Amino acid sequence: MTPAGNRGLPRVFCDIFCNVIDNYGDIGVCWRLARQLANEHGLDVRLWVDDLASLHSLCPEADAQLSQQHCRGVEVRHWAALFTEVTPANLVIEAFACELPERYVAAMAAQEIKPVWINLEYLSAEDWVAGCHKLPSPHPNLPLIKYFFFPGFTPQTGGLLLERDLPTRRDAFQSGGAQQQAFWQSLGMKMPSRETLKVSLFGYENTALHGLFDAWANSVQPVLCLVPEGRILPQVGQYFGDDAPRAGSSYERGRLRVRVLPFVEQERYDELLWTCDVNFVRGEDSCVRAQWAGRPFVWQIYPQHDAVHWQKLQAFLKLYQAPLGTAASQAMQDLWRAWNGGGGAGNAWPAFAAARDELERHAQDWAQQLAKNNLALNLLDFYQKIGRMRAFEIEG
Ligand code: TRH
Repeated sequence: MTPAGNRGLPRVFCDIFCNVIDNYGDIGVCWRLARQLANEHGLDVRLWVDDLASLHSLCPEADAQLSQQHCRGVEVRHWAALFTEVTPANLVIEAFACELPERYVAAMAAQEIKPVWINLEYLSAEDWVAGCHKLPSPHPNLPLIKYFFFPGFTPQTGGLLLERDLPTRRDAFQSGGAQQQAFWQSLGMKMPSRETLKVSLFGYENTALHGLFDAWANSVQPVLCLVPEGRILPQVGQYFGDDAPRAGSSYERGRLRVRVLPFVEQERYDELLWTCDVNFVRGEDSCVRAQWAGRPFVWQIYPQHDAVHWQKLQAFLKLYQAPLGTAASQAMQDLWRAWNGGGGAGNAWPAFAAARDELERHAQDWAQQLAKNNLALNLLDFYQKIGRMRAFEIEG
């Protein structure tokens, strides 16, 4: 049987293992990849996740109580501490170096044709990534090889997750008044006036927030800021003297209007990014989605020990700002550094706002450029290459 869409591959079974550390990034990436491999490429995908509640936030129809279920073309399994014996898939994806169950690894080693075992790594724009992408890592005592697969921004890396129809859907949404109208209606809001600057704000706790709110409250242009529920919410409430901000809360000060939104499923979050003029995003997956939106964005990087995340931020900035003119580049770097540095975002805002047209043109070119390097396609090409090598070894 040849599943539709997977370019002539025989039936491919794929297991994706996801250990949720915190937040939504781990499951966000795994869920997106699982759906894409199943629905666009016809693979039989089983997603093993140890925290079903976080999947439920991204996909409300996933039942956090079920150990096994089917959702949007993907078989979802609860990855419990006691791992049941299963036949390993042909393609095994361990996300972000989560450790696979011992039983499962032993079963992989017992297969005549060993599965293609991938460690899908975190996204980084650092130079070393290209040199490590696809490197093999032999198991210390079993006849198994794991390969590192690095997403990234250059052709030498594994690229980024991008659904086949996303550019078309995004363009239709961004140029279609009716779709946008429906989006605002679904939020229970009127479509904002043309002169209003629409900003989405998804972030971690951030002491730079109040300064930025001050700048927006005092700006000439009216600002509508949409804040999805999450870790930054208490600081939003604090600014307006509300100690219990929640989805549906709205506030006003000067030219600034803030509305708290419920956390919505992944597809609807894209629409929020597409409709806004500027997007504040965090972590990994929302940052990539903001890039596909083709709008100026501000990235709050996931903070790590010993401030190693600054190197990651710097590496991305270096790559991203390269084609920009001096003023726009400086404005962008100043705001990003202030936003990640815990202060000064209000001072950095006016220059960023003034550079918005250039930043938007650049964001669109950037998205078009990046779309040429598709992670799912790269992963399947790699799978086929390794699979052919294995079959050849066995046939002698
Ligand atoms: O949630 P995050 O902070 O995840 C982080 C990072 O991935 C980080 O690299 C990782 O180490 C850490 O988790 C453990 O941010 P991220 O990556 O943007 O993931 C958020 C996901 O939530 C993303 O898939 C988009 C999705 N989302 C929705 O589906 N609905 C929403 O309303 C919002 C705001 C987000």
